[in-house]
Amino acid sequence: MKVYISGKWVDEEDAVISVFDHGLLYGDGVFEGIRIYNSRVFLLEEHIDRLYDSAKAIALEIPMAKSEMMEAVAETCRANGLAEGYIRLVVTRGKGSLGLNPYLCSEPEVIIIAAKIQLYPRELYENGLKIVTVGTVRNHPEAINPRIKSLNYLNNVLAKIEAINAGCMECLMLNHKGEVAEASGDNVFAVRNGEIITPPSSCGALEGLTRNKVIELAQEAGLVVQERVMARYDLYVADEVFLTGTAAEIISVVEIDKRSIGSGEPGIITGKLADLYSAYAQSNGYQL
Ligand code: PXG
Repeated sequence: MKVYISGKWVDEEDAVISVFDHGLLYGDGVFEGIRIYNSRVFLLEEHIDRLYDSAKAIALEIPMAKSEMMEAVAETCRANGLAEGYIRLVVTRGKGSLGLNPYLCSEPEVIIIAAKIQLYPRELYENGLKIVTVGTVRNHPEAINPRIKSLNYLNNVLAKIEAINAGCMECLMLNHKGEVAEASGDNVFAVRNGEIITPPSSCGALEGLTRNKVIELAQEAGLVVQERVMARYDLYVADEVFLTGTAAEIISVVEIDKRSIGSGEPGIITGKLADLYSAYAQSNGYQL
């Protein structure tokens, strides 16, 4: 695999950065995870916009124009002959001193890694996920705002550890007020009486691009979607619950905290949205 590092494509073995990079020393940087379907980079412009917004929020100036960044992503896919797969785009603060001061760092490093995607097992899409609520509270919006996709993912990693220790692959995270925020790496939706609800990003969720696309596709299909503050109760009594994310796409949740959701099987509306989403993903994106 060829990896892009700050202007050059190098072999995987030569894809190295300094141990003084603040991305490593402090988790100081931002990233995106992007899918390639059918020789097209899916939602590329949206991912680039979110990356630059995340960077702006942490006062990191990306040393490339958005159009150059899009071409660098596309060229990395081409260089690796990828027609299906996954791109990890990372911008670190760059090499600095052993001190927090980001203004002492040289240039940010831009890293683009092309990979095969690690998906949930097929069986989980057919039967649905079982999840638990974890004690790790989602980052307070005035600490690290959850809308920033930063390299500091310890909040999510701690949640994931709790999920795995409880025998689950994903979990539900609440915000500091006890409201539903999101999963450790996915957004959460509920369906009740035909209406689809999801928490607003102000409740402590990343503004997921899969989430936004699912909302759009649902509305186009005539379904009612509402962003609303949600309690765990709203999930427990839902007819259907599902998660959305770049890696997971759309996956049903059939059990939360030992409460069976709806019929206990993946729901009809979830299935319909998953079909609409995959049809859309197969035929839209930045052509390689
Ligand atoms: N919430 C969080 C905390 C995330 O990290 C999502 C929601 C869904 O957002 P998108 O834009 O993907 O619909 C994410 C995304 C990985 C990986 O390798 C993680 C994500 C995306 C892709 C890969 O862990 N998280």
